[in-house]
Amino acid sequence: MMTINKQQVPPIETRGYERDFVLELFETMVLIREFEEGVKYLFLEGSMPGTIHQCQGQEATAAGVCTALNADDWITSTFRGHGHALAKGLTVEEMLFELFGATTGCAKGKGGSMHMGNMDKGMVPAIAIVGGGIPLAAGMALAFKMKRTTQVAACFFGDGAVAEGAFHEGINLAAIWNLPALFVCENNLYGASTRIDKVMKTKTITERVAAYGIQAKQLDGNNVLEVYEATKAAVAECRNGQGPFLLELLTYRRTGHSRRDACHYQPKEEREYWFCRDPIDRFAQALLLRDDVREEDLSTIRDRTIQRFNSAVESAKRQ
Ligand SMILES: Cc1ncc(C[n+]2csc(CCOP(=O)(O)OP(=O)(O)O)c2C)c(N)n1
Ligand SMILES: [Mg+2]
Repeated sequence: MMTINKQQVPPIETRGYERDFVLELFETMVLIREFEEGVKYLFLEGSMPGTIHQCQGQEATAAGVCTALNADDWITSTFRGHGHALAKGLTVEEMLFELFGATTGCAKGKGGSMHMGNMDKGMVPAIAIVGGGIPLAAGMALAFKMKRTTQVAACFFGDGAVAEGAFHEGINLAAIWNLPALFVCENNLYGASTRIDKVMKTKTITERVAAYGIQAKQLDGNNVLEVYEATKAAVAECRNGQGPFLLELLTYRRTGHSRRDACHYQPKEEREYWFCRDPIDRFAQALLLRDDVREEDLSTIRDRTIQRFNSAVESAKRQ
């Protein structure tokens, strides 16, 4: 097991970027975290039906990828899709209404937590079948290529999806047809309670996918700027006919797989290692090294986000 040393956490450099841009990235991640934390309590108090799969700890993947996409690019998502939806521009209201089962929700109240989406915002309602979005994204990318648009289909999935036939079929088709598809693997080391090294011989997913002859890169999925830059570069390749591309984003979920999972299988030291690399705390520390960002700027963003969530809850309860 790795020894924990906070000094070894790789720093994030924000100083080459505009203030508004980095604060917006920060706000997107804070919005995702506050949404997830708020929703957790609504479920625990029994206000909402069903179960939830949450993404606390993985905010940088959603925010970094979606910020690098154009509004007319499309994403597919999974059962763990709240962060993807918020980062792609769905509103807190349409998502909360959906969770409350209201007809005003983004899927008319029929989808719930696992099927967030909005076709007007470039997000196909999320698919809960592990790996299910992969062939779909390949198909969407084929349509973009045939219509000669410059759009890209970005497909989020977990490390668990790599064991599915759909992964291998979808990626192979995208590869042989050079489709503008970006495969975004959020490698959080676990598929439910199973650690990745129990189900995969290679050390990385990037190595595993090499056989399909596509470009692939593993990176620090808890560094939002690294994710943003890698996505921008990969998407540019896709738009130039050099797709598909796979990004393996190393990250960690801070919560159980779903609401009822107490997560005892994550070793304490491993959790501590990753908690020192929390994407929001790390980015906040980096932002405070700038001359133009102060602690109160970050608190203002946090307060605004919490207010935004609370007022959406009030309207959701009236639906
Ligand atoms: C085809 C299929 N098999 C099994 C399941 C049950 N299941 C839901 S999520 C999950 C684990 C997925 O792990 P991963 O892909 O790593 O995503 P993560 O939960 O880590 O985000 C499983 C086995 C399912 N939804 N679909
Ligand atoms: Mg996983």
